[in-house]
Amino acid sequence: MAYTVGMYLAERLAQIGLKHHFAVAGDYNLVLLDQLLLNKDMEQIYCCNELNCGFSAEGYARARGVAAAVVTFSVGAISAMNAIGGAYAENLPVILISGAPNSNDHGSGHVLHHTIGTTDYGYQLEMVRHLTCAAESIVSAENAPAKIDHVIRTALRERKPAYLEIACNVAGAECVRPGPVSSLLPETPSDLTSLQAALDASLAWLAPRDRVVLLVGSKLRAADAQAVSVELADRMGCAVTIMAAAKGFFPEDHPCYRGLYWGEVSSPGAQELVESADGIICLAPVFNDYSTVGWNAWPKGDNVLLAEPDRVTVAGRSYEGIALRDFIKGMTARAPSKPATAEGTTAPRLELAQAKGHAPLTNDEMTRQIQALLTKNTTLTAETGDSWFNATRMNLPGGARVELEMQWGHIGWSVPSAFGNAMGSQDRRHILMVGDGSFQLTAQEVAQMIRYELPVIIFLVNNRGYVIEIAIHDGPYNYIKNWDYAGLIAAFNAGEGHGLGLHAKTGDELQDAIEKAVANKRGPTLIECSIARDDCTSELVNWGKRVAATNSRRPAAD
Ligand code: TPU
Repeated sequence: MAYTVGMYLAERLAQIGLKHHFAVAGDYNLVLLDQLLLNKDMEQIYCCNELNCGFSAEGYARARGVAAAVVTFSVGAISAMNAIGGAYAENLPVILISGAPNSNDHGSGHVLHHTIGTTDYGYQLEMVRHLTCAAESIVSAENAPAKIDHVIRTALRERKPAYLEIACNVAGAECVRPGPVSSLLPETPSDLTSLQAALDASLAWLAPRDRVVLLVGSKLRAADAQAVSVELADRMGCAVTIMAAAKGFFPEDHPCYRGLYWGEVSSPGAQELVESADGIICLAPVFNDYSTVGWNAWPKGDNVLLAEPDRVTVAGRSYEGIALRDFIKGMTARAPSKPATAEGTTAPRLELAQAKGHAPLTNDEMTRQIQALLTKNTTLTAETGDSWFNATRMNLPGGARVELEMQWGHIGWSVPSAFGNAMGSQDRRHILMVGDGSFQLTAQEVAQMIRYELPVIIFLVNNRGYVIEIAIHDGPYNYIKNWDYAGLIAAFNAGEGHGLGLHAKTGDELQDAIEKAVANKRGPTLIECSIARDDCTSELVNWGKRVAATNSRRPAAD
């Protein structure tokens, strides 16, 4: 059988480890989808819409390191771009593949459907360039292999999304077969001169300091530096704190772990520890308005060593071209070895008292019960809103993972992302915490969890509104139409699925619902947890006040 452009792409995607790709059909991508289906190492997974398709792939990339989403031109791809922006912000290599006009129509002056009605079909490529690290349009089979390989290689190297569009008549055109994949998976070597200089400077900076803290940031996973950072902590024996978006990126059962640093909404003791340290080693942090609590918790100055994915800044100098892993390994080899945590504090533990079983359900009781479900095999996806604060205050067993989207912060992200993550790591228990407001954006993707029989346990927090926005700035726009969320599941099952929808208004009802959810292995269980609107974490309220103050700064005078 002749090999085609679509088959080339499919083989490359399978070679880089994809067992699935996500898709929504449209006439510009139908031939491409047929070609992808011919590859038996990969399954095609369908989504309800292209935004969800992009976020499903984003979640899959969280589980497996890379993912692909296939959509149709403009009406599909422009919706997917929002999720691609999210993948860029969150450092996830998602390859967006769009069907495109027939190669004969480019430059022909023809007006085509699904376009903005002009005759230049380059606008989609121009738009997506801003959201990807590589973007290519394929209008001939001859240069398809080079363009496909360039896009995949760049996405994997940069840990960012990339884009391919394939003219609908070229997807099935004859093409060569791919060779071995090794050239697409380059190890980026550090510049050794720069690395040695950075290590010398860092060790000199470290020598006089005796209250050093490691601060773990959210780019650590993309930098493939999680395991080596544990070895560094073992060696240095110093306290380790994490940033909120890096929840789960350092094992909380490690003897050096000292909790979450998030300015005044830190876990107990962590703010004092970090702010009184004489050395803060920041590993792959993202300091933005949210993570610094409105620019109030931003470690800076001579006491800070900033180790980013490709550069180190210490003692007034910046050293470029250094892979974070190599820097951390070098520090582990050369830093003085000390016993774990001489500073005498212990890791904070969230201990919530069990509420009376018949009492109305509270946020704390819900959090207590969800925390009790976590094991080393759990992936907990937590949506924007108080779910952020509930997830980040929980104690995690070693091995448990938390997924947050704190840089992009698109409400509704979590439902398709948890779907994609569950598809990509079916050996793990998947738990999703999502507020009612967020759920309303992407609710229909629960139907795909039913279709593919993924036993995701969804805690739908029904507090009748956008409580995080109420904390930041209140107004009539923060109050939403109530839905029968648990009741949706019967509609999605449509008599042929195993989804379960349950209500919990008390602690006892929640306990009972969780037992049913754990027993339901052939589909998702959505537990609608009703709590009072003003029942939220104090962290949300305090953080919200700070962010509101930052947002409402007056314009600077000329
Ligand atoms: O816990 P809670 O009640 O705050 O969660 P819920 O109900 O999911 O409310 C989230 C409210 C919210 C909004 C409306 N959080 N951020 N936003 C702003 C926003 C609007 N549109 C998108 C796509 N993303 C956003 N973050």
